[in-house]
Amino acid sequence: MTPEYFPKISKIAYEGPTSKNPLAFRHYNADEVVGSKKMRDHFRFAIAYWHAMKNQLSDPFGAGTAIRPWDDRTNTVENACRVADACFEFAGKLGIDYYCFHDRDVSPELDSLKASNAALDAVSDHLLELQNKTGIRLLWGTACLFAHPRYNQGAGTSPSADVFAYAAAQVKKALETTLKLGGQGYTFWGGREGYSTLLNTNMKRELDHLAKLLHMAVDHAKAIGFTGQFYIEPKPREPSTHQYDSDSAACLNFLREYGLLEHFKLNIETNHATLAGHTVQHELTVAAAAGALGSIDANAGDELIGWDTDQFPTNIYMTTQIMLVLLRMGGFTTGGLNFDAKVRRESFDPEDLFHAHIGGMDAFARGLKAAHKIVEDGRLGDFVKTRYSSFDSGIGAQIEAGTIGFAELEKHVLTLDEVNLAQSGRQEMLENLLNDFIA
Ligand code: XUL
Ligand code: CO
Repeated sequence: MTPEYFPKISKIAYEGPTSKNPLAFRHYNADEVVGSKKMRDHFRFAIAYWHAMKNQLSDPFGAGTAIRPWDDRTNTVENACRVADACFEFAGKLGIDYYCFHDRDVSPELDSLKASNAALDAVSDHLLELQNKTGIRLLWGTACLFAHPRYNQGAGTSPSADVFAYAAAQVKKALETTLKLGGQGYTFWGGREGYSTLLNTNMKRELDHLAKLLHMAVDHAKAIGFTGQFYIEPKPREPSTHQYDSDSAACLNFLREYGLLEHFKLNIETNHATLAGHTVQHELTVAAAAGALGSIDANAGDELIGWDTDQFPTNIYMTTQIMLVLLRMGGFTTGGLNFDAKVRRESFDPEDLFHAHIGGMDAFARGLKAAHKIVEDGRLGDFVKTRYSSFDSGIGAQIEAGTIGFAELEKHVLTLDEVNLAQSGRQEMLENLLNDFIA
């Protein structure tokens, strides 16, 4: 029989907004329908295996503080299977339907690729059993191409062809494992794909190599019958000085340049957006405008700390903005909201993992409800539509249709008595309107 790793915690229930029980949902009610679908289907929440199950909460100044009774920190298949048991118990008690992993979170890196692959086969057999028993599914898989010292100069962008080959072999196996587990997507996060100094870097060559790696992944997916969605997860820096996948716009440009856009969408993470000097709303909007918003790594940063703090999202203003973009896009297809977030180092108890996820899920539930009301209300959407109405007919429609040029536009201006400036941007009024919906 599987031991219980969270014996004091039973299934987290929805108790409504007046509940004082910290181990209950006050807003997230999985089967409640908001708009056209149930909350669980709007969000498709996922556990980030590396943070929730494996992160020991170390920081640059000290060793890990986390108490994790399921992880004896040995590099064994036995330990990995125990961690998996704890993950499925945890997700089940939270009512979270998906999980995401790196090959080296779920299974140990051993002395050779052959041994690591054999371990991954054994652990993924166990994961498959757990999936079948619980109905919990894999949102996406990925390969960790940044932790091992071999990737100190990059993986797909390493100056060493052998290291490139190692990265390719790891992606091959991770992709096959994702397929075996019925994963709905596969993510590339290029933590080491960038540079520390341009003095030693041939940027063009490195980008060509990175594109080759992604094309090989697309080819291999076809060969093995993996039909899930590929994602790139933008992040500008940390660990490297500059990462090539620095933000949504840079990723889209790279994908277009190398003929990869039809195969990839973006997985947008809040704290990565802020490191890039953007809001998450900006990054999501850029991706959605290109038809390439695939999935979200839900977390939050800290304005006072300049690195990727990966905190749980609790800001309802932000979750409302995220859900607005998502609702307007029509929601997720293969993607979901993966809590790529870790509890603070001071929060060392396993119970804190529950408080963190409950808080994130409730914050998103409130964001969804607010965003849904804003869409239903229609004033915000109508305002934006009206703002561009001079392009709906006449000269504006001709500009959009591409049927006129400078000569006609000059002629148009010469006939004008007065230039129509459209309406005021009314930012303050709209900010007030948004606040009216955030309860
Ligand atoms: C790192 C990060 C990764 C990716 C997956 O900042 O977000 O965990 O989500 O490799
Ligand atoms: Co992430």
